[in-house]
Amino acid sequence: MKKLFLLITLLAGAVCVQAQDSLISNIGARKALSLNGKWQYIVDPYETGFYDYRYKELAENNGDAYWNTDIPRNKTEKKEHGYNDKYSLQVPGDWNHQKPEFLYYEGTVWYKKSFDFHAADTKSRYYLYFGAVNYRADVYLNGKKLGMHIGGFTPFNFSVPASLLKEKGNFLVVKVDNKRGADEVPTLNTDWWNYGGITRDVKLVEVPQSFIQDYVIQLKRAEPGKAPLATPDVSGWIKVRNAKTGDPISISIPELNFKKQLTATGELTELNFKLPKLQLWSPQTPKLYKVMVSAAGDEVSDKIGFRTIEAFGKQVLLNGKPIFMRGICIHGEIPQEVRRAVGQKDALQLLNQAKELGCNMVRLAHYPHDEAMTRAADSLGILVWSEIPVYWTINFGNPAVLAKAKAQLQEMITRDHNRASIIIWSVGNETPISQTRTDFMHSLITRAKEFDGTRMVSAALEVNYGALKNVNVVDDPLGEFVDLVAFNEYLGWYGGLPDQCRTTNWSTPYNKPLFISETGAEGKSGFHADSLTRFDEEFQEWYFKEQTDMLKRMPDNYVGIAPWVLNDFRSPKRNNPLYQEGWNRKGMYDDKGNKKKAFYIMQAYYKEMKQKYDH
Ligand code: GCB
Repeated sequence: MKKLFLLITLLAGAVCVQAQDSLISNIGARKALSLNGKWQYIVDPYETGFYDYRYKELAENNGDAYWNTDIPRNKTEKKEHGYNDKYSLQVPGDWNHQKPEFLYYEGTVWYKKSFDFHAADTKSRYYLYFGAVNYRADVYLNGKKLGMHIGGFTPFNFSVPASLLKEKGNFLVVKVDNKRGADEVPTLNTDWWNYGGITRDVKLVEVPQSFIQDYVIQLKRAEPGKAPLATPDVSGWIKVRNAKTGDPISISIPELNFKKQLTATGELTELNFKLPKLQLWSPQTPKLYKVMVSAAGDEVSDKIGFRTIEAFGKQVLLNGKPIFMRGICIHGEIPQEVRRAVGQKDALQLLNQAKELGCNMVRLAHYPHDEAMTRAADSLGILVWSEIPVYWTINFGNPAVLAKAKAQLQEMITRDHNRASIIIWSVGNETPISQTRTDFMHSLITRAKEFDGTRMVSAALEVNYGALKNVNVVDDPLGEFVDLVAFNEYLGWYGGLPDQCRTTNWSTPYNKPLFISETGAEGKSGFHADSLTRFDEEFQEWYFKEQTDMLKRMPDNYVGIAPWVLNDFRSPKRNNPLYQEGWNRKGMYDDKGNKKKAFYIMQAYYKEMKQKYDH
């Protein structure tokens, strides 16, 4: 992927931005040919379609390469690869759930799609867009390589020369490789299933020569601790590919009778203007406005909510008012069908489960979820923590790993920086303390703030257990750099029993809001015994009773909690043959969507918190 960045620093309390050269945001608003549906595939664990017998990458025009046609020119020609309907997979979708033989597969699969294409406008530009491919994608069209992308949960697009597109029988091939690697993000070890494949939408997008690539239209941060003004300020920018200084730009919000006209200052133009009085976005009033952006003859429409968010002293302020986050962690998985979640229906299923628990917030663990998820959170009024998969023991000393993490951070932020629901960018989870780690994470935090100065940045930290008598302290040096001090704790599940909660207190030396980003215990749905029996529902219920009692003694900077986890989820690390069988059983709901006893404990706690905080 191209690594050409434009560094723009915008002024006066506004947004500092590094705009990515190539990613097009708000892709749903674009004219596109969907390439979803049935794709043919070849499983290639030895990567025979990519390397020759000396393990050197095949030349682009080599007929043995799997990106080249599989049709012999005549009967004497030998072809050892071929795409056939007998072997087909649905896109979007992970391969693991589609065929029994793919359940544990990690390696290369070649995907092929043929399509016809009629150019409506000969002056258009084209991009092939992928919502996500796990993990590495090498993309070829009609035998030509368009590019390579690394990172399993973020979107990317490659420019397609119009001259490459044919009216009939375009031959699109994607080599997908989900092998885990020590120097990858995530690394070898995770507590979730490594679903492979083209897991999100694929489309051929058509835009004019000069087009709106990306924009940020967000409320400017108010004065620290203050609500936005009655006529709030917008700050942001718009990036118009091939724009010339002086080209007209306009932003309009029909419902507010608002139209702002500006002129481009080149490809990148700063936006600073006042909006009329409006309804601010919040979980109680998730108001979204239709926003029309036009520039250089191109136009896109978006739905944007306007709000401010900040960590202020010991509190988190939404639109200037303190909030309490009633959260839940969610994996991007539909357990009923044992597959990756994709699209709006799945997003609504997961978010409505969270709503039933009484949540106003979700932590999307441990990687960026489908765009449908953050869009649905915008409409439902659910606050979002969005995270990159810098998980556990990444190879922090390797600059190439840092570059991969930064690329994913940038893609996550670029895709979603207009989503009102997202209030926290998280740069990782449970990373082990060392100077090298802290430098790595600090550099991600700095980068996140450069990309987006309007949201909080955090990471799920670990705890210094027993640092003081009966007090566990969150004193990870990263606490200095995050806006929200968030920590994961499993008191009574990993080590000891839940009654430890009765004598445990929590603190942090940082004068910042404190958030519990995980806590949980396993409980196998339908397994009933007494509360001392591990893996039964009663143990999990007891765990949450003790935890919620303990929460009454949290320090005054406690601003919320996101227990681990909404649903039971697949994990190859969970091998108890009676209770787990490849599932992490810490869900509030089981893998069929049934509520466990612990669900009702958290639900009651959230009811109480909702009344207490009156939101
Ligand atoms: C954690 C991790 C999460 C695991 C969970 C567990 O601390 O952040 O990814 O799945 O604990 O169940 O152990």
